[in-house]
Amino acid sequence: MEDVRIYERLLKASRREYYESVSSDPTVPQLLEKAEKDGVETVWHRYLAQQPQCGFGLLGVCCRNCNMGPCRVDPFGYGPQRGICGADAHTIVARNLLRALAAGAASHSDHARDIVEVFRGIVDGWAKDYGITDQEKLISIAKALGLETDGKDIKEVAREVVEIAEMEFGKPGEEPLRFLNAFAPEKRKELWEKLKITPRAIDREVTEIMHRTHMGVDADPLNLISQGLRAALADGWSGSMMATLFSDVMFGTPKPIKVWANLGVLREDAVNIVVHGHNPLLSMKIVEAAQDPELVELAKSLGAEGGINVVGMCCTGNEILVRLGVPIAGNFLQQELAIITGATEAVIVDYQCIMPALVDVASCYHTKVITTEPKAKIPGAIHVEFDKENANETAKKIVRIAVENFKNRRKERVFIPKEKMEAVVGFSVEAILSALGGSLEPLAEALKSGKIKGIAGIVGCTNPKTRHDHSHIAITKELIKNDVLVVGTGCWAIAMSKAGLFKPEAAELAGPGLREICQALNIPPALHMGSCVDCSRMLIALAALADHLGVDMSDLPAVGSAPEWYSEKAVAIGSYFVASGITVHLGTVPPVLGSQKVVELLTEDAEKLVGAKFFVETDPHKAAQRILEIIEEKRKKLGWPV
Ligand code: SF4
Ligand code: MSK
Repeated sequence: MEDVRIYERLLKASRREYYESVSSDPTVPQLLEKAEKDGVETVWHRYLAQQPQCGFGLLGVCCRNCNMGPCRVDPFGYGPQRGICGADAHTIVARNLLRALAAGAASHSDHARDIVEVFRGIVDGWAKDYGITDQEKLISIAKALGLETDGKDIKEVAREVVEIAEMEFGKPGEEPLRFLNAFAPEKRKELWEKLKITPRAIDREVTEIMHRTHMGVDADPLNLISQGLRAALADGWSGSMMATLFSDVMFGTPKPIKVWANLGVLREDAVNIVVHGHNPLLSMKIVEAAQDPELVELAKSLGAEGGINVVGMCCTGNEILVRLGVPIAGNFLQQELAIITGATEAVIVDYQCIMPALVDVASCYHTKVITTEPKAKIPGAIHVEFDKENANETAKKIVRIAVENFKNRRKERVFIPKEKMEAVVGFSVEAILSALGGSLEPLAEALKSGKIKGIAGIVGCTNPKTRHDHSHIAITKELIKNDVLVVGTGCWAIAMSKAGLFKPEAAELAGPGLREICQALNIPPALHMGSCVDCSRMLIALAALADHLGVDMSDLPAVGSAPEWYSEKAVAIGSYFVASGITVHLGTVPPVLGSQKVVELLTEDAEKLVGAKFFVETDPHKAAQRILEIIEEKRKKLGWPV
């Protein structure tokens, strides 16, 4: 708590004011006060303890790529300007950025690999607890891949599709990725070919980044960043896309559904299980297991009269939110707070965005942190490996641990904030099309006439560097007020759910054109498209829209934004949007300012190459204005009224 006191003096603010300053979400200050009372440290305390953060790291000029180093370049020009091998700031910054991108692309794509593996298990019969839920979607994927489906058994179609999917990760040769070929627009594919950034295999592009960034390989920032775009395209148009498509086939394509969001979804009268991470293979099974009559009875017999309450956190939360309507407790920065309520029996995790600190926080309460993936263990957590061949049984075993832990809950330490908000979520591309009556024409018409001025895709995380949820909400409100339809995923979508912007009534906050359309269709002015891998849904929607209008994706009045991003996955997402022709706003500063060349490549030169670029703006109001200006410029170029 010492660091908080220092901050208080700096701010001349009371502790309560400080707690309120870190988040737009009213549950946060309440639970930070409880954390303080309970003597528990959170992400915000640790953030303060890290101040001032290393300037070399912030600028991206520190290199640890070999053991002659570490080396750092003096950004002020007085000290060394090159590392021991002679790499300058431009090379070092570009290489560091690329390694972050590679980690992000690898994370999405490894998630996809796990899904594809289980899909193979459905075809071969070992994944007996999983099945094909959306046959129509599977057939549409097969057709897009150029497969013949007429007269074929669905299992046969599945086999042919999974064979292609498996090869995406490591197929030999120079041919483009099959999923990218199937779903990306022709104009883009020609451009990527011309720029020599067409991805060939997912693992290969990630591996090539690791190779190029090894000491003594690629030192040219432009050449490095080109490979970054290639790996990002492999992620967006194949890795992430396969994760989304196969999840839809296995668990159902999301449709609009009413849900509840925020920590108020935890219940005093029930065993609370928080599922956290990313992959629906686990979370979908936990939801099913929690309905097992024997386990529900056990919960009741232990005093949990309300039975078992499964709630989501982060993106695996989004997966079960958009498909099953399972309530969501919060986004990235709220994971520790769910434990601090004192009402959580278990946090069950798979991978990505899970703070190792959960175990420390849980040790102050009765909560059990249960890891389930061999590739994602945390010291101090209980590890129960999720056996995909016996998914139902393993899920029951895990849920039982949570239920039996209810008896250890200490009522006097429980405080659940009352805040929860209703939301309508589940806007897959199919759901949007269906709301539009089955065709993109009404959306195209609304764009051309200016009723809808443009589309913004907002993605990404929350980050203690910026006020939690604040930029997400401020940018979205400003855009919808100016008739920009906002779609998005990930922790942005959770922020919107909590803030009431996913209620159809939020159309009241929209400009007249967007409001009229939303009210006619009874949809909110901002649409929840899923988890962070589901950014691929936005690619598919924008590609279809560009084709429908007969323009390139870069001509569309569409902008991406990651207002509060923290994750390396966001680096990959932002890059595949830019490579696909969509300019992207970043609301937290990436570690590239140490190289003017890299900054220019990302924020200026990229536009000449791929028709889109990055821009950084930490002020959400200024960012929204810039997004509106870009939309206006695009509309003018298309000859549409502004
Ligand atoms: Fe230093 Fe070069 Fe090694 Fe990086 S690769 S640590 S700059 S010697
Ligand atoms: S969970 S990657 S904090 S969106 Fe996908 Fe949220 Fe970002 Fe993790």
